[in-house]
Amino acid sequence: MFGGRESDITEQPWQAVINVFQRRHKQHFYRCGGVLIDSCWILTAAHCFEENEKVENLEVILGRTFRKMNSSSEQIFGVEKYWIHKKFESETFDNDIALLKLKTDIGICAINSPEVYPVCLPERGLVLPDWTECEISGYGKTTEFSPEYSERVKRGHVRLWPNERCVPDVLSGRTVTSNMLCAGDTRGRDDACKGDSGGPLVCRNNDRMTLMGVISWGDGCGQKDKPGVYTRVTRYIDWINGRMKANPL
Ligand code: 4AZ
Repeated sequence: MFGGRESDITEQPWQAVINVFQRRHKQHFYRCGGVLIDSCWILTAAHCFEENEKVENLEVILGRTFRKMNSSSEQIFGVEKYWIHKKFESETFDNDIALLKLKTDIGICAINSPEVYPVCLPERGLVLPDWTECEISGYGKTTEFSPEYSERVKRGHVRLWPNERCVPDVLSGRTVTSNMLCAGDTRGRDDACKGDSGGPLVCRNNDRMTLMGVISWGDGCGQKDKPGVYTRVTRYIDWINGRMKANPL
């Protein structure tokens, strides 16, 4: 994350780390953020996965403030199955959303704690006012060209941009679709950056922290008057619930 501040996982207990095992190096490497939406379900970005990504190589870690440091609060899972949205477009990042089902022997996966807790999904029709203040979080890079991802989870504040201003003009001409939403810091300080992808944009709604966006893309990080672009979660409520209901526990 560009800007923001170092945080504690209890401030965003739905934040997940998604790692991928690399056979060549015999170890896991950090790939993306993710969001816990139910005991056994993680939402993330479709572009986090390579073609033919093997499910056996995926690892999800919940409850860690420090990305690579073991913690007594962590919960680590393998992935049973994952779904990349069939209409994901790798050119434009339209429909940049994926669902992961965590592996379990006992029917429940993540156990709620101060460090591990699912975020609420919005209702299908929820539209929040322009410039609503929301939060983003992740272990992504501090600047676009940092060599390393952040060691510690960070949290930042961004506001929801009006749709009329979420257009190619402000994003170096790149396509923006109605499945995306823009959010940025009006002070020009906080923004998602490389490696934050797949992580949450959450906004308070009726006193619940509600997942409005999945971190997706942007033109660099923290550039003046350029918003970050997020997958618009309200467009995928039926897609998410359909998959969860068809694949119980
Ligand atoms: C990325 O590459 C990325 N400033 C994610 C978000 C933003 C930029 C880049 C938004 O994952």
